Amino acid sequence: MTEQRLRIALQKKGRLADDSYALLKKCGLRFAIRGGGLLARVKNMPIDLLLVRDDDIPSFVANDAADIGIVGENVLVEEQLTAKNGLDAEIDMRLGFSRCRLCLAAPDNGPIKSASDLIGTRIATTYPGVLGRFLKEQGIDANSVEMKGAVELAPSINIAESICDLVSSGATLEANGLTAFETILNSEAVLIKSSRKLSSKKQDILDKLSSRIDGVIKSAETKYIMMNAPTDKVDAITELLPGADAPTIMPLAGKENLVALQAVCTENIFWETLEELKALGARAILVLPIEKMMS
Ligand code: PRT
Ligand code: ZN
Repeated sequence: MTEQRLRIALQKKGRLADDSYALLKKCGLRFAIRGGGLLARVKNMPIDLLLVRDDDIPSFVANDAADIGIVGENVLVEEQLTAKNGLDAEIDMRLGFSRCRLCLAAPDNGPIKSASDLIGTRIATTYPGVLGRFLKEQGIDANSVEMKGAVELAPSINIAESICDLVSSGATLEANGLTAFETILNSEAVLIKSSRKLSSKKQDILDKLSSRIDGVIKSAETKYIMMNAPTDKVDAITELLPGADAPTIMPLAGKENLVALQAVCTENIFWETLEELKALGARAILVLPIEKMMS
């Protein structure tokens, strides 16, 4: 019997690719991406990577060319809304990278300032499915003009009065004299799978991978904090620690009024929190990253 290997569809090259590879490497998968190959074999686990364009990932997962995939939620939702015979692919896990927003935007000095101003106008987009759903929900009668790229140029060449496009930093809109006035979808990279039942061997590999991905995501936000704290301020300090369980308190040799306090914080610790801790009398504050976690 041939060995059963879990097949993961990933974007080969582009905005999602590097972070997808990095996530799998942090999960302990060893592989090398070379040249034009469509398949990369993971050396130390029964997993193959199918390297394709992001737009193909939802249908490859739905049609059994891959068992799971990593894709932008924007692409998944668009495919779900436009696939002719429906799409058997759903979000299994949110991955927290490649965050962006699908926005409506119009020329800074033009008449369109809100969604209700869109009635009777043309909107250029590469996301006719998501845009169509929004217009229908809002009861707005407008025309969507489908483009394959360079959507931000549509108003200046009079193809449309506004656009519906992805925004992350906002620099592209600004450079083209456009202002976003409505977000119609928030997106991040997601792990997707179909409703097909996997063989028990493949399900075992997926369970192991999912638990490692979960650990990687949690440990990225989790920090270990250590400090010396005035004994009478321990309660106030504990209150300030984001997402911390009961901290460990240890006596400090020769210091009656001070203790060593250590805790795992499951949320990010910002500079403002450190400043507040210092104001309460905490000293020698250290924040350390956590490399791996399993709970
Ligand atoms: O070749 P392939 O088809 O695989 O890739 P692609 O060219 O279709 O997609 P790619 O690599 O550009 O993007 C892949 C995914 O990254 C998208 O589907 C989103 O889920 C996510 N992502 C995150 C983004 C952005 N941020 C983003 N800013 N995708 C596109 N953009 C574009 C946007 O369309 C606009 O042109 O960047 C511009 C805006 O960026 P800012 O920073 O100027 O606002
Ligand atoms: Zn694409």
